[in-house]
Amino acid sequence: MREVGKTITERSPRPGPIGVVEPGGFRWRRYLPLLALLLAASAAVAAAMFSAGTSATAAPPVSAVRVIRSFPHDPSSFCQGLVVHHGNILEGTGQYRQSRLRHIELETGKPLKELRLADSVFGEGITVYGSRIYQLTWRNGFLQTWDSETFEPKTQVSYRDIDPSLREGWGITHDGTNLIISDGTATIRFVDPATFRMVRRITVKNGFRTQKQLNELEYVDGEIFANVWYSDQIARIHPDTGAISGWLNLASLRPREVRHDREAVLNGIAWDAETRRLFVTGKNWPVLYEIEILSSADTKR
Ligand SMILES: [Ca+2]
Repeated sequence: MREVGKTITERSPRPGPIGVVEPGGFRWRRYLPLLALLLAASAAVAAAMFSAGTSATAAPPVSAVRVIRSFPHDPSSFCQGLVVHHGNILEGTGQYRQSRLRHIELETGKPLKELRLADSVFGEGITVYGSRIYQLTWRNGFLQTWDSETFEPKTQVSYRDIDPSLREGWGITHDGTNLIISDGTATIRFVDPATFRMVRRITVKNGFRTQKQLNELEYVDGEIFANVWYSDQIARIHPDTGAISGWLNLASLRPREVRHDREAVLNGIAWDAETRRLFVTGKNWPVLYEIEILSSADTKR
């Protein structure tokens, strides 16, 4: 740039003969259309970069939550799956030798029905679809279904038969048509609950970045809510695009009793569509909370 400026400064005061300047000017004019094209192209690239930069910096909004009520939760439950079932809570828990499937009375936290999984099985997410409970296992490589009322074992489906790239089971929910499964990566799979054939998958993104560590899931009013492992925030995911539209910040909920336990993370989301109530808990938390999502305006106050 300096060179150009220098040249202009040197040349401009020079009253050179018109005949010398003209041929140069004439040559430049020949390249003017090309120059204009280059300028237009640069402007388009700059505009695209600006636009991309704008959307990358427009981070999804974070909403605060308010606790409506607290309920007792068994602190020996390493919560991996949570759903509302007949107005009470159905929970799947993890850890080898400790995994269980439990129907819990909401008010008291006491089990109405409980089943222990085999010692070698590490239980993960659960969901209820029709008359079946679908329970994932972590690295055992299969999904187990149970009768939703008797807890009688039904089918066992290998992850390989669902999708050869599905290696671990983490969270599960459904949208009324398909099972929705997370595996700790940024991929969420939609699976036919009758044939167990994979229908489609989405990659979850927070802005331009893929969002991994997706854990317990819950389908809430057309959105997928997901716990993110080791995070106090819940992601709200668009089920078609995988885009995260917002976050719920639940950092204030972590009970005092588990504050120093690194593994006692927030995990477990249950939505009661009939009463429109949202419940959350964590691994080995002594409390299960009913929460309300505050609007962005309330959050800012
Ligand atoms: Ca759930």
